[in-house]
Amino acid sequence: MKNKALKTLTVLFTALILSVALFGCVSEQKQVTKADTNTLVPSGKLVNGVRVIAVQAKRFEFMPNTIVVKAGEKVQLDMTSLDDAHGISLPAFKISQDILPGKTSTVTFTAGAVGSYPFHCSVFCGFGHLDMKGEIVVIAAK
Ligand SMILES: [Cu+2]
Repeated sequence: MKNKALKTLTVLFTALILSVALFGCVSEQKQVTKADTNTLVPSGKLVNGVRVIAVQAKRFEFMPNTIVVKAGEKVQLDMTSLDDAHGISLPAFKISQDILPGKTSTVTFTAGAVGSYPFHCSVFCGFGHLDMKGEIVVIAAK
């Protein structure tokens, strides 16, 4: 009898932990609304149908740290470092690229569905490294 109660409690507890973990992941993804599509201006400029955006990395920020693109667009990030070695990790688009001083590092991807996709610095660059992050905001193509 005691054993059964313990089992039930364990199952309930596990379900609680799982739902918290699951909800945490889902809520991390910010919603991009129709209003965002109407107000946000795409970053960079179109060159031969590719949205080309210059991104600068320095301790401890990306500039810009909010990059706006349209759904379905081909995107090219031309990235430079203003100080030391940094990197960009953009998991949603399977991108991981070092950004080293003195050269331009380029990555390309196709912006998928409307949404907000976080990126962060992938090379430890000192105190504040964990705060070095940003997001790709994909708005509707209209
Ligand atoms: Cu870093």
